[in-house]
Amino acid sequence: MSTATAFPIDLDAFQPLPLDPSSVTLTDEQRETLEANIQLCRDAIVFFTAVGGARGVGGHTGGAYDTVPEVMIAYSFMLHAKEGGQPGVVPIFFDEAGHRVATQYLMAALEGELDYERLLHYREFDAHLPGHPERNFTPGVKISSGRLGHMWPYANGVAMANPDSVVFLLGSDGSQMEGNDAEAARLAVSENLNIKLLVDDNDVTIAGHPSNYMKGYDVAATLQGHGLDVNTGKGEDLDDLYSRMCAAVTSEGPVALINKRPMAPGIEGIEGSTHGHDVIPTDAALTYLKGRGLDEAVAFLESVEKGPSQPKYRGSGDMGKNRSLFGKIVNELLDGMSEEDRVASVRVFDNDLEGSCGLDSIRKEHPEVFVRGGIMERGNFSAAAGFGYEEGKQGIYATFSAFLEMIISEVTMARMNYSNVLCHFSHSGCDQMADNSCHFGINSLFADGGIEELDEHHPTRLYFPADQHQLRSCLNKIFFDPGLRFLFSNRAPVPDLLDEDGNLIYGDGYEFVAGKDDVIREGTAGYVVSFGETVYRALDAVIGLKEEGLDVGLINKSTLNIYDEAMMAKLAKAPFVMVAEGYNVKTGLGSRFGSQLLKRGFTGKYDYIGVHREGSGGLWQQMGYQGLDPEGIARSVKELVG
Ligand SMILES: Cc1ncc(C[n+]2csc(CCOP(=O)(O)OP(=O)(O)O)c2C)c(N)n1
Repeated sequence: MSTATAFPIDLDAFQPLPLDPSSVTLTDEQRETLEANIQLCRDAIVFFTAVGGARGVGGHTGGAYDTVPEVMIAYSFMLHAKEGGQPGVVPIFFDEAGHRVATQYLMAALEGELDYERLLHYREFDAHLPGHPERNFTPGVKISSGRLGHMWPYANGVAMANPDSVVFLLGSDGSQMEGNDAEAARLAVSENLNIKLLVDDNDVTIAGHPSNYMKGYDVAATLQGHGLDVNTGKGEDLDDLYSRMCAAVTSEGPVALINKRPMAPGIEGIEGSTHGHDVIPTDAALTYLKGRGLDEAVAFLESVEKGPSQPKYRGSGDMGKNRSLFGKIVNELLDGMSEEDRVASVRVFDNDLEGSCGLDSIRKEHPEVFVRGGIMERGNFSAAAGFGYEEGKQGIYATFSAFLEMIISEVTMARMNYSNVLCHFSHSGCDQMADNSCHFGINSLFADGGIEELDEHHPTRLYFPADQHQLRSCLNKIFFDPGLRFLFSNRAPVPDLLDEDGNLIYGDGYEFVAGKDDVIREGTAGYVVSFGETVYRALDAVIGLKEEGLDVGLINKSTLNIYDEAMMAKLAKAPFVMVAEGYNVKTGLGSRFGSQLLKRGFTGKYDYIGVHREGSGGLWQQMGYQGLDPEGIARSVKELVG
């Protein structure tokens, strides 16, 4: 974390403004104060999220910026309640779109729980300001959020536990696509919960404008259909927003205020565009801050340097970005089919993450098989599985590995229906996950929960190639296989694995064989077993250990759920085996591999390392924080060897 400097926007200018919602009209003075607070907060959000962007740790600007007016009014009601005014209000900004975490950090700072200067370290490694809010992790942050569709149902329970108070839920048109929200709406209505939704209906999600890609989707009509009291208005009309919020708060039961506005109103260059969803580009932020006359903030932003980049590792070559490559390789395979065949036998389901999972290239090259599914992981997975109901047809499905946890039940039913699905789960593990713990994809072996006998009839396979060449060969090999195929990749690029002579291990002539483990380095002292982004780090560790005289070998286990009997026989004779992985130590490969070795007569020493700590923010540093960088892996090997 870089050293503290004073926050260059005067946050002390913020004026706490308790407002009594029984007065539905703002006085001129109240309006002036409210407007000044809104402007100040929007300036601060643009500034410190842009600092994160300039440092290379990313972030989100538009969503938090959008919702400032309703956050400010809700805060005024909270202050009024705190002074004993009615109605009571739970003083927490439940936000179902956790990427708008800038709101949480800013409010924590304004409430005096977080030094203003800390905001300059948004999303930095070890700064405790990760990409999504985590309760008890950042001072003043009272909720954990980040998986869309998970917060409204939760806030319903909070409303039940606080029957005398209003609960605010910041909503978004993206979150509202999740099926969970439909369930939450029904419960809120049937139990007449005193929950007030403030939905930022900006018609922007990651992959586009819902009004374009999700025809028929209408947040207000949907919620009305569930029986909510719904009121639609313009989010940027402050007097109107205020009186609508007063009416919502002073009436009993659930109310949804749908606040229409373009994404990032007033920010030149990103207003109304999907680019507003992510972190604001530095030049757009500079234009904005200059326009606001915030010279110190401009000077600070201009001085920000990119964070340290990842070190180079021994045994590693050129970098490949497997998550993007996925779409390109699928395109090549689709190119090899007639259009008629493609349309009849393949359907590709996006979950609004498109480019992040490499699906953008498929949409561009093969729109005829592409479904822009919106943010509906469970339903889209089942649709992909249903498309692959018949032999010779398959659904292709992609999202982040973290959200694999959401679809386990759907996977079970797909398996029992003998479906054919190729699933690409990108952003596995914790590498480069500034989004932090809620976005860690570490429980992926849950996908292997089928009953053994059923698996024999209809396979479930989990593959995690270690570099771009292995991915290419793997995908070509498994594309037309029946069953459920889970293919994992990382957010971070991975380098090519090299042999002792500096040649590609998975270069020309390599052919992927499902279920076969590969020796990356031979060793007499024992073996590290690894996969994915951990292999090249383990390779560096193994090279170093050999140099120190400990002849450790390395195995790449790219098929996660088949035991390669030849390799298991070899490992069963080894003096030690240590699994090093980017998955959860509680549920990962290491938690089962030792039993498999024992079954095969292993008498050596065994250990396994993986993700075991709450995330630390930042990028590649996440791996070292978990003890999964070369130093950490080498240390664990030495501890095991004794
Ligand atoms: C369950 C889940 N699926 C997908 C994502 C990835 N994701 C983060 S934000 C986002 C789009 C959100 O759109 P919206 O909530 O309307 O936010 P805005 O664009 O207005 O900031 C997606 C798909 C996620 N965080 N959680």
